[in-house]
Amino acid sequence: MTALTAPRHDWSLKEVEALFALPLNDLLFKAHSIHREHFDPNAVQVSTLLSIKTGACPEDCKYCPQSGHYNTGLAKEQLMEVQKVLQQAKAALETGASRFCMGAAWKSPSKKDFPVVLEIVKGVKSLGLETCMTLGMLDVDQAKELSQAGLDYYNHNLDTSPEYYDQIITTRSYQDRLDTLSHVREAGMKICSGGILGMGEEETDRAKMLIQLSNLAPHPESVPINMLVKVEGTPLDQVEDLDPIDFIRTIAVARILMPESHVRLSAGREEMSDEMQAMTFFAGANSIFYGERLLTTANPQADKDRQLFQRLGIHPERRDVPVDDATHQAALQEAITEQKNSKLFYDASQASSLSDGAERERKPCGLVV
Ligand code: SAM
Ligand code: DTB
Ligand code: SF4
Repeated sequence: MTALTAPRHDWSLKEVEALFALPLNDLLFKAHSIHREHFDPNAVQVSTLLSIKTGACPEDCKYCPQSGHYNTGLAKEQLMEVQKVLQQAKAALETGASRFCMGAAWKSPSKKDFPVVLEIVKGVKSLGLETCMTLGMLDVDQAKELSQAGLDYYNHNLDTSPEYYDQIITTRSYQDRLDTLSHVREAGMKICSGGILGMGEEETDRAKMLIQLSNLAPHPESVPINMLVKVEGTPLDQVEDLDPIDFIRTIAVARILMPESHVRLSAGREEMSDEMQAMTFFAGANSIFYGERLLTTANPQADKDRQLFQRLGIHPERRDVPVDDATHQAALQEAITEQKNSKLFYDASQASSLSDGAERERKPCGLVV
């Protein structure tokens, strides 16, 4: 048996630029071969995303509809109540999501809100879902408390290269981000960290960002690669479209650099054709956000994703939690019953805060096979 491609933490810029420069077929072949060594090539991990605190963020990230520095017409919402979050988590459970990711538009969690956040983590965890949060910067103590409450993953993106970073964000530094990631590791949680493509950066910035991520030892378990969702009112609203082939190349290079990580095809799928998504799965993407909303912007209709999975012969990756776990089964049953009994299960106020104005019925729609 041949040895598995081992993770490395010493990629040079020259090596990574050479990967980007390969003919596409050679790059895809290399990435897909590595992908098959480590993963079932037809399994895709499925996460569901919920914004638990929306808008009015003090940071100035130029891509973000939730920054208080720009007028995007987004309806602001305070931190959700624990029970409301748990309702949504149960709905996610029924659709077959294995991980429930919660995002808050904060610079960092406040003393007042933090106990509520910990309650949310405990509640979601007790349903048998993997838990993930993205709340901005964390100090060591906050990271430890989250970990003790049962948080599995913390999402904090590097977003771009250190060199391009200042063009995008001025209110927190690259080093702040690296510090948060190191606190997350120290607390024993898994890291979810990636970036955004299509913000006007050069290919070399994409290479440098991937090198930064692959310098983390161990590699982030989850690497979300977002394609910029252009939101009116943000400074990046008019930036030039990214060539889809460049997006696919970046996914392939991420797969080669971080062979054991889940690479998530993250924001931007609404703008991608089925064929483009199929190519990203071949290139090594093996995780998506499922459900018709990301945090504040639209994601593909659940039905559309179900059809895509069927057409491609892809199945959702199994949950890590034991399927015969009594609490999990009870929560699942309860979620199914609630869903059947209530058309209003999804909070209508949330649907109306979609920043693209799309008001969709958020019906449960399982990927469970
Ligand atoms: N406030 C927290 C933070 O930034 O750490 C958590 C929420 S923030 C919205 C999570 C990530 O979403 C950002 O780091 C960024 O990578 C991504 N994101 C935000 N707006 C986006 C957009 N318009 N297009 C693509 N990705 C976006
Ligand atoms: C990540 O890298 N992408 C997700 C998740 N982590 C939290 C967020 C995407 C947000 C896209 C814009 C929005 O919906 O507000
Ligand atoms: Fe705030 Fe996060 Fe948006 Fe930046 S990306 S403005 S920190 S919500």
